[in-house]
Amino acid sequence: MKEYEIYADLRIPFNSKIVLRLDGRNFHSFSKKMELNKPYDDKFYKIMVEVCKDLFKEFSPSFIYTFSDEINILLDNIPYNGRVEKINSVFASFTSSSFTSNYNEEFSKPISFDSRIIPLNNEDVFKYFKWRQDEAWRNCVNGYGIEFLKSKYPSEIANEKIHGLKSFDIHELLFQNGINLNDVENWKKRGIAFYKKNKGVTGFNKAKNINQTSYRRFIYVDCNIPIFTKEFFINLLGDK
Ligand SMILES: Nc1nc2c(ncn2[C@@H]2O[C@H](COP(=O)(O)OP(=O)(O)OP(=O)(O)O)[C@@H](O)[C@H]2O)c(=O)[nH]1
Ligand SMILES: [Mg+2]
Repeated sequence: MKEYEIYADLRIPFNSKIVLRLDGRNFHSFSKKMELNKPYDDKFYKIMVEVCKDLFKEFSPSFIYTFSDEINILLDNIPYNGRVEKINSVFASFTSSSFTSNYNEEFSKPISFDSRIIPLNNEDVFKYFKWRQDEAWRNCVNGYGIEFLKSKYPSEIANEKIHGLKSFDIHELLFQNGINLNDVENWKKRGIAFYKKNKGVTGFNKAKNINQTSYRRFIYVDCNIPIFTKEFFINLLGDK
């Protein structure tokens, strides 16, 4: 019966990097049901940060980027011989389990994430993450915009109005009404990144009778990322 497993041999192109994008399934209704704060819920984001840390520890990617209910994982070393079914299913289930165990609150249904694989060449890494970061910004503008409009109009009308507005117009509308998106926390506008950094640890070396600094790598949670540029990724990943 082995020959019936017709997708089992589907593999990632040889020599490619990949991004895995995980996205919470039906998180719109989850957020309603759990009465998450709008447009941003600090507790929800704390959980997403824990999930990303779990993913980092388990799979050693070179970079993770998250906003809203999505997580983007950049992998240089492709696991499971590049087997598409295995990678998608393991990452989706690991993420869902991590979310559930970090969430610690009763929810009426099991949580799930979907997973997709995006093969990238080196030049596309920056383009990909910039695309996602632009989406995070759009999400931020729309999120604050719809909350403001709902405070003035019934839901249906607010939804209609927001669809007719461009990002720039929403920004202006909010500004005219005393909400300056420039003052919103950086992570809400630009997302949160995870990568390895060196930490210097200074100790006394008795044998040499001197203070010595050694460096350890640790997972850095960056809530203050810049707008992504090519240089950001060259500095982070090297020019490889
Ligand atoms: N209230 C609140 N909701 C959030 C927050 N972060 C994410 N969400 C919700 O998560 C949803 C994510 O969007 P989508 O992934 O497009 O919607 P989805 O319902 O998960 O649909 P699928 O991914 O297609 O299953 C948003 O629409 C929000 O409702 C938050 O901080 N607060
Ligand atoms: Mg979703």
